[in-house]
Amino acid sequence: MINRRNLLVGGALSGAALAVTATPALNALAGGPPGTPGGHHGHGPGHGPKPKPKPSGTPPTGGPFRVLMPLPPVAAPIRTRGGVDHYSFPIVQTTAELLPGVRTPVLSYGGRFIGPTIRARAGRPVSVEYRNQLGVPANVHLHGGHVAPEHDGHPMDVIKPGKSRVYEYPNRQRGTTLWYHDHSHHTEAEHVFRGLHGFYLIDDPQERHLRLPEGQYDVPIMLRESRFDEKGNLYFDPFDFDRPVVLVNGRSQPYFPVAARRYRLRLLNASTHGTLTLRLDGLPMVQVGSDGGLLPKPVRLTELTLGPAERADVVVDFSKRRVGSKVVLEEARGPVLRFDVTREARDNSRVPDTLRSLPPMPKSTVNREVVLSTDFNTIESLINGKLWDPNRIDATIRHGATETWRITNVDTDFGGVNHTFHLHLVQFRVLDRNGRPPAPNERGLKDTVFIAPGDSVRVQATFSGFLGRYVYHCHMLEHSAYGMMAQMQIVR
Ligand SMILES: [Cu+2]
Repeated sequence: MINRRNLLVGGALSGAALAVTATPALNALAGGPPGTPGGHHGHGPGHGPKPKPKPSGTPPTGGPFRVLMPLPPVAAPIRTRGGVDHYSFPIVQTTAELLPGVRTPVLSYGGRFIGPTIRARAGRPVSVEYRNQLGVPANVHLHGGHVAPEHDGHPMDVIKPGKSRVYEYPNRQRGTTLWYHDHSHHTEAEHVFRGLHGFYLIDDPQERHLRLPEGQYDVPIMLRESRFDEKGNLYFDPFDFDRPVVLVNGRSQPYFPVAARRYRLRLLNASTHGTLTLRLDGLPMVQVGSDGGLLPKPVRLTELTLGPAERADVVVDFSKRRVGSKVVLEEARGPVLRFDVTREARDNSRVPDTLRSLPPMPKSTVNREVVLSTDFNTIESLINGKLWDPNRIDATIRHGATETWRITNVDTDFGGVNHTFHLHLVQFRVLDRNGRPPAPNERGLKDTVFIAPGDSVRVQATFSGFLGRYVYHCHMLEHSAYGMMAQMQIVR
C-alpha cells in the first residue's frame, strides 16, 4: 500500500509529461491492476494481471445498530473580519473510531474522519486556510461551489507538504448541500477514501419562509462505501469494485434517535466509486433538494439512487411511526442506519407544494459531445478517446455562453461500467436522458449526473462568473485518477 501510494504521489509530482502516460506506467509500477476499472460484474479482457487478494477474515464491525450515528461538528470561524468568516484546519493523519473500539488510521481535514462542517450563508464569503501536515501533496475542492479557478482545487494545483493555502469561497449561490474533498491528481481516490471529505452547507435566508425542518432537525448524513481488513484498517485498492461496508457519518450500521416529526436529511454519497440505492422501510422520502439546492417541487420517493458525489435533501416524517418504532435505512448491500423514534415533539415545519422557481434557461449557442469510455486493453479511462492532459484545453468556452453538452457512456461491454459526470464551476440543468424527460428529482440544479452504461444525458449550463481553467470529469474518482478528466477554459 505504501509503495503504491508513493508511486501515485510520484506520478502527480512529475507533472504534465507523466500525466499523459501515467496510467500504463503506474499500472506497471504498481504491479498492475486486477481486472477492469469500473465494471461491477466485468472480468476484463482476460490477459491482465491477477487480482490483488482482498483481506481475508471479518472486520470487527461490531454488529448492527450498536453505536450512535455522530453528527460532524459545525466549525466555528477563527475570526470574522469585513463580513468574511475565516476558518483554519490542518490536513493531517490521525486515527478515528470507525468501528467500535478500533482506532483506524485515516487522513483528515481538521483531525476528523469527516471534516468539520462549514455552515456558510448565501452571499456571505468564507475563507478557509488548510495547512498540509501530511507527507504528501493534497488539496481541497469545494464540490458544487461557484468559485474562482485559483480557489477551485485544480488537480495539478496542490498544497505541498508543510505548506498552507487559503481558499476563498464567495457563496454567491443559493442555499444547498455542498461538500469538500481532496482533488490532488492520481491521489484523489485514495485520499478521499481515507477521509479527506467534509460537508459545506449554504443556508439561504430566502428559504426560511418555506419552513422546512431546521436546526437539530436538519441532519447531514454522509454515506460512503468502504472496505476494512480484519484488524479494522481501511483497505484501499483502486480496482476494488464491491466494497461491502457503507459508513454512515463515519460509523458502520449506527442508530440515530429521532422525534416523531419531520426531519430534513441531507444525504451525500461520498463514495469514491460505489452507487448507493436507498429505501426507508416503507416511509416516503420527500426529496426537496439536489446538488444545486431546492428542487422546483418536492418529489415523493420510496427508493433513491445516488451516484458518487450526488446529494439529495429529503424530508422524512417520522410522525408516521409510533414512538418506540425503528425505521431502517436499507442500501442494496443491506441495512445501513436505524432511526429510533424515541419521543414526541412539536413540529411547525412543512413541505410546501412549490419550493422555488429556477432561473430561465437562455438558448444554447454551442453543443458539445462528451463520450466516456474505458479502454479495456490498457485499462485507461477516457473522455472523447483521450486521457487527461493538464497541458491540453479540451473545451474553450466564451464567458456568459450557454451550452448544451451531451454526455454519453459507451461502456456497455463486460457487464457495463457506470460513470458519474461532474462539471466544475457551474450548476447545470438536465434536459433529457436518452431523449426522454429527466426524472422529477433531476429537474433542479445539478453539478453531478449519473450516466449508466449506454445512457446519453444532455445538460445545459451558463458559464459565467469567472474566467480561467476548470476540470470536468467522472466522479468515480478511481476513473478520474486513471484519466477520465478533461479541462475547459472560460475566456472573454
Ligand atoms: Cu467513470
